[in-house]
Amino acid sequence: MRNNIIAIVAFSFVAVGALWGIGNLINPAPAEPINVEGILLIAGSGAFNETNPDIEAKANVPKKLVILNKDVVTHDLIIHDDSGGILNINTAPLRPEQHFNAAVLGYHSGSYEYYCSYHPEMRGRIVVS
Ligand SMILES: [Cu+2]
Repeated sequence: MRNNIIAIVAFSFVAVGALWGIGNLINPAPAEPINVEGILLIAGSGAFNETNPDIEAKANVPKKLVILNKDVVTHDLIIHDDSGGILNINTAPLRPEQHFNAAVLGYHSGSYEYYCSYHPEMRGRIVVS
């Protein structure tokens, strides 16, 4: 009886160890974390980040873009360019405190517009070089 318990405990350790080893083989620890540069645009009354700043990007190097609505009214953020020079974005309506994750990804150098479709004064440029 006692030997059986010892055997069960020993087998459990072996089984858990084997599963742990197999798990590490299947899912090796990730290498260096990838640092992704990002931008936070906060929609407030009349402007993104108060000044509708230019966003600089290098062609074919994506940048994380988070749009956060900290206003009391609905906003969105649109990038719409038919030339194919930049990845288009449409956050759909963002209500207060909602956010949207996107990427700025320019394919060709140039200047592209971002804007809020509700408020024409909320517009800035993405400059891809
Ligand atoms: Cu707006």
